[in-house]
Amino acid sequence: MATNNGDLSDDETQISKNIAPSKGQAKGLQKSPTFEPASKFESLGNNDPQENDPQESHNHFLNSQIINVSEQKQAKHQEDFDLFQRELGDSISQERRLQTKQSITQSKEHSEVSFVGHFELDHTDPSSLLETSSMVLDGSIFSGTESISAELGIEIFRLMARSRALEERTIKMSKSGEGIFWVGGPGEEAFNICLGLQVYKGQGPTYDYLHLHYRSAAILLALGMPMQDHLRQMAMTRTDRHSRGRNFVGHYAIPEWNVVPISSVIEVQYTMAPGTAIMQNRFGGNGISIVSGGDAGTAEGDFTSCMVWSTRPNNQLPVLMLVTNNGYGISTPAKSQHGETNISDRGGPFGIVSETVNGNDPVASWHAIKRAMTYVRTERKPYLLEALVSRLHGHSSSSGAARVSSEPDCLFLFEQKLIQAGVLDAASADMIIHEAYEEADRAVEEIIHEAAPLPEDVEKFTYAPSNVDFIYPEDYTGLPI
Ligand SMILES: Cc1ncc(C[n+]2csc(CCOP(=O)(O)OP(=O)(O)O)c2C)c(N)n1
Repeated sequence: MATNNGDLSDDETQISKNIAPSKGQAKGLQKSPTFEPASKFESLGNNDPQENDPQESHNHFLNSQIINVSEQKQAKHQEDFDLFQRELGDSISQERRLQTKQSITQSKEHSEVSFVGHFELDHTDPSSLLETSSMVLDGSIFSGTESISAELGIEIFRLMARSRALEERTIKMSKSGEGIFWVGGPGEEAFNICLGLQVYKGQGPTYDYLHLHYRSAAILLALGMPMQDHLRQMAMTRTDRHSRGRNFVGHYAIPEWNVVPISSVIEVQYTMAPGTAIMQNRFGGNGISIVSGGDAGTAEGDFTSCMVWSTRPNNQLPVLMLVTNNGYGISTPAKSQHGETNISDRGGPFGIVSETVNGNDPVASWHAIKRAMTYVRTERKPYLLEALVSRLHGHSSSSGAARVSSEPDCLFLFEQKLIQAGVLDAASADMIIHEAYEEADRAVEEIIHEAAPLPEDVEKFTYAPSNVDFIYPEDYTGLPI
């Protein structure tokens, strides 16, 4: 991942590196002649090759090679994936555990209220680690019958606070002239943090692909993106790793984490997700394609295309379709446009398992996402999850981005829940929030004077290098040769 220290030459090198296929990808590309024709895959296991037909026996040979490679890969993937699941069961990585423990220790020092809950997990028992998120611990946080551990709850709260602080600092930039246009996701933190924490993160088909929209800062923060990477795009600096200062804020592109470039054109991501999912099915493993967008966008044909492509008989795809329903498309209320009760009801006619969850509730969201992901990973079929979320600062800076007081605030609600559960006291919660706002301020100071884009950069790095474009081989600009 780019260090983003503001050193342009390093950054340039990094961008070139990002464009070059990774080892794993390069291998995939080399195999593309055998991977491409879908018919070969569709025929796998169905028919014996016609012995007298040289084309058929050649196909059979290729298929057997694919199966061998695929089995070996699958074993390796399973190993990697099991490791990931153990880490997830642990709720958070070692580094995060440390940070959370520091927060807890500082909070303890800060106030007399002690924390309830068992923070040490039995690392010798993988099954207990796998089930950590649903273990019922003293002092755990409940929503109905579902619960998460105190440790995970505090981690989610801390990330939600960081995301809110980042969004609000970014809105300030749009008003102070440090940036121009703001769009983002304050009000979606509860759902998006829970999503980001459960993504199987990495590069290539083994891992999850993310086809996101422009309100995804919380997902990226939960994945580990530094605040600076978001702010450079807002400030349109040349050091912006996503677009070199040439796109709106929140339009991320991170090859190392399979974050597909985010488009301002709404809903196109829903037609792209089946593409990566087809490739993941052919490749094998547990990776899934996650796609998210707003409620209004579901009126576009792309949303239906995604459902059609993900449910073809014998060709179902591991696509996790997410809709964050904030109740509006810019200024048009969803209620005036949707005849169906829930957007998730749209999955029914396609046989897609669907659910609507309160996206302002991290406990419910954590479990709904976990259910959905487990289903898509294991069944290799689509799932439609709709999250009801708030829009706390309107559509974008174009509508003023003022705080809307009538919308429920997931950060405030979760803070209250943690306090009531005896997991956190008010002073400790304040401290976590205060630290988040300080971090956002420091990050802006760090990046704000970095270089602006140059006119000669405008066409650079528009396309990834490709060895498959025989028609327009010269069509790429600024590529490292
Ligand atoms: C294809 C297309 N049509 C129209 C627009 C203009 N537009 C930008 S955002 C938006 C509203 C999207 O609403 P929704 O899908 O509910 O997502 P939200 O912004 O509320 O998260 C529209 C219509 C666009 N960007 N792309």
